[in-house]
Amino acid sequence: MKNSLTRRSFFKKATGIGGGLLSLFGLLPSNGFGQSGRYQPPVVISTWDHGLPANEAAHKTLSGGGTALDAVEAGVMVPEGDPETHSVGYGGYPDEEGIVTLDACIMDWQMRCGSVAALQDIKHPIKVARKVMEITDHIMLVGEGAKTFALRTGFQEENLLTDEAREWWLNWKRNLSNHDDWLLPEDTHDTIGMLALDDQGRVAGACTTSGLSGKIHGRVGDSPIIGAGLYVDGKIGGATATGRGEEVIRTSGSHLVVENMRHGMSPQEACENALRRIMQIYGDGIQFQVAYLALNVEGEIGAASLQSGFQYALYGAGKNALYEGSYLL
Ligand code: SD4
Repeated sequence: MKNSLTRRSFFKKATGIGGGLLSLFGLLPSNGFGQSGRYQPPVVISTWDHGLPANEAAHKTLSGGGTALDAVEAGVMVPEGDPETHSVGYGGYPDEEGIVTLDACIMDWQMRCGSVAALQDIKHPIKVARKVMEITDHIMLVGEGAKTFALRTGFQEENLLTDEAREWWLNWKRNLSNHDDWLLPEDTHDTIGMLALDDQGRVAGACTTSGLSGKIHGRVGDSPIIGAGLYVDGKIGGATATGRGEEVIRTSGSHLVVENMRHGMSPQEACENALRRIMQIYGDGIQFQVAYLALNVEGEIGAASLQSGFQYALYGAGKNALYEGSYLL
């Protein structure tokens, strides 16, 4: 399978440490390669540094009596609404045509799920995904149909392309050459995936993104696909993914992580095993990032990525802090 950098620059958030604690005050002993932490509920875990304010919102919802489902929705709405976050919601970098298209899904402990893909002009796709889950007997709506559904159910149409994101797009277009191909759009792997376990032992998850910047118009990644970007089983736990969505879809990543836990792996082992599935496809020389987070119903967490630099935010034991997951390459 072709895996070379032939088009746009590879973006990698190296932090220079080998997996572990990023905050001096954090509690997580996840300095990589098989260790995991276990926390009394409520627990909230989410991808990347924008997970910190997102976790705060989720935890506040739980403290106010909200369920794990309410918490993950409220949590991921924070980066969705933040124009400074260029990989999720409003302010997200656009596709090749300069259009912001959003993917999101949500799932709870009762196997209820909802999803939207390639949604335009609606700021909070996660709320639309929850609506799909709650008021229809469908799971996934896409494109124009998803937007029509959103407008009919009370969402407002809004321009999601900020001046900053447009500037990025113009600059990116300027730098494309005739020799570029379609293999690798810019790898801006900052989707937010969030998992929460409430104090009644209920687990839920949400995943939302503007996808790979500069993607072909119409491209859908893993994030809105139940079983790929997110999966939850109320008896086992949940998993969510970030990074190159094509590889997550190819391996049914989040479902694989949850099934691994069902068969006895710890969340950490389950994440690492799912990443190895990708490594088996490519052999040496992987130049993209994929990362998984997992949380089981016991409050144990796992976090692992292919490359270094994967950060996640954990709200556990009363603290919200940023960590780096273990990495395999
Ligand atoms: C996708 N997984 O659309 C997303 C991209 C991303 O962090 O940024 N993930 O493939």
